[in-house]
Amino acid sequence: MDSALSSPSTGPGTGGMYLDGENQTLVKLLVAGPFGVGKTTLIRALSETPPLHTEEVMTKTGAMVDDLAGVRDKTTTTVAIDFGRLTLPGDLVLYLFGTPGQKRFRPLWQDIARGALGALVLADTRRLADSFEVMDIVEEAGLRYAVAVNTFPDAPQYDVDKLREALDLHPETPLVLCDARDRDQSVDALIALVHHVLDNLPEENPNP
Ligand SMILES: Nc1nc2c(ncn2[C@@H]2O[C@H](COP(=O)(O)OP(=O)(O)OP(=O)(O)O)[C@@H](O)[C@H]2O)c(=O)[nH]1
Ligand SMILES: [Mg+2]
Repeated sequence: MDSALSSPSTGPGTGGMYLDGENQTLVKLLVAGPFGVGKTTLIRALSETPPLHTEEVMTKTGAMVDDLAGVRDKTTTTVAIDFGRLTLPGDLVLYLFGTPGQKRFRPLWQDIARGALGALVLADTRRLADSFEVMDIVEEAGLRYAVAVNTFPDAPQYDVDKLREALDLHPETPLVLCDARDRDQSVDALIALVHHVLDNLPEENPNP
């Protein structure tokens, strides 16, 4: 892995970095995944600006549509988007948009995906199949993606090969394990995605 991307230059509360607009490369990425998989947690863990959240307390009515299996202690859900920012060495500024996982938010995707270069799809080994639909939507949107398995302590653990097989991943698609609450692990997951995206950028037409 390119050492220039091995660690972020700033952390939360360190004052952050400000856009001078000159030398920075801005990259829009999505953090996607099913209900309660840890999207908000991951963006909160690594954003260098106070992350924007649109979190709402879940109601009994919502419990009829949001499947609480495996996420029993959850009391809030993201109703629109999460937003955070992370600057990597090399003046690469990542703009992170957490996208709602519930099927009923699918119509939002066209807008959220506009201008995005890739997506980090979160998965939970207790509910791997829930990530399939998200991977489908991401592929439909024409985005490259990496999968980050959020390692909840009470979830079964599998080795990476087994997980790749279960998720039916393309050999080039990165798969990483991370605890979404851990900043370093979450940053590493995003770096894997950034490498994948940058390594596969369409070649510029030399004779436009
Ligand atoms: N133990 C553990 N708990 C986690 C981890 N990641 C998230 N959680 C908890 O799991 C719950 C769900 O996390 P969220 O970040 O709200 O999930 P989300 O994907 O944003 O959920 P929605 O926006 O409702 O789709 C929260 O109570 C988190 O504290 C993890 O890695 N380990
Ligand atoms: Mg959320």
